[in-house]
Amino acid sequence: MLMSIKILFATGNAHKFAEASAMLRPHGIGLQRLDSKRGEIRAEDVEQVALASAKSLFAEVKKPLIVEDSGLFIPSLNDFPGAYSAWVQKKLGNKGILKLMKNAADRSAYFKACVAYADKKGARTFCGEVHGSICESERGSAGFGYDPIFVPAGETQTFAENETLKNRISHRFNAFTAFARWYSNYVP
Ligand code: ITT
Repeated sequence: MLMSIKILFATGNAHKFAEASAMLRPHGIGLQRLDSKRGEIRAEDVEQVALASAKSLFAEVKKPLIVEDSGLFIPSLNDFPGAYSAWVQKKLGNKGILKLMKNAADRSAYFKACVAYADKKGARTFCGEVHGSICESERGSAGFGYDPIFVPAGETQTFAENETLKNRISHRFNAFTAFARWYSNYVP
């Protein structure tokens, strides 16, 4: 497919970039990576973080761009690690989360991703979620981050054991698909 549109995607995470690119390709939207470590604001809401980052980065770059902020939310841990997921993954890792969940009766969890798109006309967000649970031990080697401990609802495999399934139902798929649907009728 001829991809005439190229939008910058500012992310330091190569996995996010690869997943999002594959998700937008069928819509004829191409992404170009801007490997900039953007100054993220500190907030508990991934939508707010994505929106603020996209706006401040657009003021600098002045080209249409996307920022995506995401996280894993565990209700029995008061939605921890949420918007701090990247930091917690680095500090505690999946083993640390499994330890915190040791005696939890409620193992439900969900991923949320918010895509913020900014251009000269302004900025808007598109969010997606996927619900499931935290399993008892790490399983699988595909994907990244919390994939080895997350099992989507109605399934038995973790996201790290079934990448195809992940990319069909993930929070990122839902957010980028909502963006693509809107963008296909948008006149920049
Ligand atoms: P950028 O901010 O540079 O885009 P990042 O990895 O720091 O990259 P976030 O601040 O949005 O991104 O943090 C999201 C974290 O949430 C990510 O690092 C993972 O730990 C976790 N996460 C998000 N999506 C995930 C997914 O699909 N699978 C597993 N973990 C995910």
